[in-house]
Amino acid sequence: MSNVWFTEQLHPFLRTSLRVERILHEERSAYQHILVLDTAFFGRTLVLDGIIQLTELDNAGYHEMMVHVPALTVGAPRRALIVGGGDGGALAQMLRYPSLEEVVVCELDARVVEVCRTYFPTFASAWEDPRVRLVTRDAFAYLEERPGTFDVICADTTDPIGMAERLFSEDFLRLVVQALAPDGAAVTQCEQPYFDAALIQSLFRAAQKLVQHPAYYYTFVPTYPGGGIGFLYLSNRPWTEGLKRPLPPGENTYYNAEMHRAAFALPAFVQRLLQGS
Ligand code: SPD
Repeated sequence: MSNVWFTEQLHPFLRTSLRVERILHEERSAYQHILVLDTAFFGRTLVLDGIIQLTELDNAGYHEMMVHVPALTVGAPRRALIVGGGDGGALAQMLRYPSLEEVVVCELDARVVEVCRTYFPTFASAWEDPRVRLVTRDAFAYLEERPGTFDVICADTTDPIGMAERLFSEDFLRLVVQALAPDGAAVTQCEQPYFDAALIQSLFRAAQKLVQHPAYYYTFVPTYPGGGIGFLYLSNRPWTEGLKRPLPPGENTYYNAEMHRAAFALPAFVQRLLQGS
């Protein structure tokens, strides 16, 4: 076994290391450093600007929970938007809904799409689906032009660093909500309660002004700092509506109705954080 390690340090007080078998790809695109690794146990791993985005082993906890919670709330979504998500993981889950007529992926960095199509074969076929449209544009401008358009929106973003920082703002949430169809549901990547309490509180406060049923939920992803990540749910329909619906065709690795319900059960300190919003 190799003794080469990749180490991520997103927060100043915690590091995550994966044992590297091979570097498969490395480049600097116009926007960021892109690295694809073969890692022991976790398999192929995408790293952007030094931060782990997904591994083959544990990405289902992220992608299935990001997509199925809002999509099942809507039931039979026809139009969906993924902001970011150039790796194709969320896209592959979204395409499982037979009702879908169009999925737009608004990803600024076309190189992420091209690299992931090469190195993540499980997601690559998603891009061949005729319902998919890739838009390589800034999400703010794209959302502004599309009020009331999408049944489901997933903001599958990197962390709030550099160019992604403004995707964690009230302005961005407002644009997302404006782009939703009246009965639609959106989810945004919303970080880790231990490390990002102030950010989560301020985004939840903003969400309360924008929709009737904002909520925060959490999923396990061992290779993310703290072992998991949260999502902000934005809709005028409560998330519980999704529990009543049949699952789309295909096999889940992580999602089931029990995990859907359990994900919204929050520790006392997180409840206080949100109630203080
Ligand atoms: N700290 C890592 C957060 C990564 C969130 N984005 C993941 C993108 C996977 N499609």
